[in-house]
Amino acid sequence: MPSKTERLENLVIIPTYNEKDNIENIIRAVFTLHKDFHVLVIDDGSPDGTAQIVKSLQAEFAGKLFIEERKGKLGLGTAYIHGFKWAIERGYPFICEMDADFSHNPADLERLVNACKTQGADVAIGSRYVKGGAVANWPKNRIFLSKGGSLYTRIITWMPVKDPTAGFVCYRKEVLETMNLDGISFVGYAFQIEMKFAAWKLKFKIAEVPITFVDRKFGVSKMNKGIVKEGILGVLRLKWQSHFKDYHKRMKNNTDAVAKFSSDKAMAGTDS
Ligand SMILES: Nc1nc2c(ncn2[C@@H]2O[C@H](COP(=O)(O)OP(=O)(O)O)[C@@H](O)[C@H]2O)c(=O)[nH]1
Ligand SMILES: [Mg+2]
Repeated sequence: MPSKTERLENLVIIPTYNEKDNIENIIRAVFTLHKDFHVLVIDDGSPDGTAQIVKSLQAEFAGKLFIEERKGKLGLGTAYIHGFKWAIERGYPFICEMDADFSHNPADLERLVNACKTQGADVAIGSRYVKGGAVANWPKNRIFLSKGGSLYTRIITWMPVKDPTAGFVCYRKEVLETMNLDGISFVGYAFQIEMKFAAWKLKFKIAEVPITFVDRKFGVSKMNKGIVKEGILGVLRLKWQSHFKDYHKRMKNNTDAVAKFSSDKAMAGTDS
């Protein structure tokens, strides 16, 4: 664990489930970037040994490669919430989300952080659907689902974000500190939409940075029908909830949650 006095800058959280063919390469790619990043992998007990690969690299990247292991496949949303609390507790000012499968180009992390650090954004989204953004070699049905999901979200919520399901994002720490992370309830695509929706409702400044998203070469997608269903119903639920006065209150402030996270961890002694 990095000491509190160390000057921390950028963290990228990488959730993994069965990513043995990608994880070492993606970690190495992050550590070759010009900007200093720490990496936190959240592995959900991948049966293929992803966590062991990460642990075997920890000596080489001592003090900047971390792993949190959970007991089973608990979903992308809760993996990120776990990672966000870990990051807040340690005080990283810029906290990024990135997939392990190279669909997101690690080199774009620097542009996302810069959008927050020097261009005034609170949330910077790596966006496929703004000018200059693109999707390369994704199957037609996935493009349809993704574009359809974006359009549907915008029609229902009126949120001014062109790529609301994007999973390549940089948050300024204050956004995650201000949000009630325990109020975020979804797991798949809906989780990504909910995070942006809550940031927007809390009046944070959201910027979209064009990226090219490419389909994975190794491993398989964990997308399933349940995730799509959660997205469709979840957007309606978000919109409905946001009409009530207490939505803003409910989505704000997670100091208790972070404190509880720290004390739970201390009791369980699972920090790594
Ligand atoms: N920790 C954790 N990671 C997950 C889970 N589901 C997916 N991931 C990871 O989340 C990222 C995106 O998942 P992926 O299957 O590529 O989704 P797709 O790009 O939408 O097809 C990858 O790094 C996955 O390994 C999960 O339940 N837990
Ligand atoms: Mg993927």
